[in-house]
Amino acid sequence: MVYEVGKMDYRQTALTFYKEATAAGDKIFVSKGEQATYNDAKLACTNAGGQLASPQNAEENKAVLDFSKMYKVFPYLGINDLVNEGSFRYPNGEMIRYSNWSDKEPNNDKGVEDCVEMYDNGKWNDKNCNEKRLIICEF
Ligand code: 289
Ligand code: CA
Repeated sequence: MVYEVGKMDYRQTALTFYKEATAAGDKIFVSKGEQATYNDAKLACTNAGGQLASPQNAEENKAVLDFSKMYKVFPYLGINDLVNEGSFRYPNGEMIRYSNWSDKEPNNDKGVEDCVEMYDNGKWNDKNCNEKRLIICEF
């Protein structure tokens, strides 16, 4: 038997099965408090039917920040410039339409920073994708 799952049902599923979830606008952000490298974090979210948190406005950025404060760990965002250095994109390949870079970022320090972490003030820093950061998925 195949059941068609509507948007609300999926959101409710996320709220029910994850340890913590918060709603902001049309998105649901979900975290279990786990940390991983960018590739593993990305996989965790896509395997769950979502994607790494990719805030597109100040409200969504605040929702991600609240999670990182709860777990006291900087999170990864889904935003990255893995394909073209300096061209930061959402997981679907579109150019970012909102950013909240920290002062002097992104700087691609040592030429190895293609992923993005969020500091505990909500500002963004490009960072080496091999570092482990908090996994926050969005649905
Ligand atoms: O490895 C360098 C990083 O840990 C960060 O170091 C400093 O905070 C700044 O240069 C950041 O841009 C950099 O990502
Ligand atoms: Ca940086």
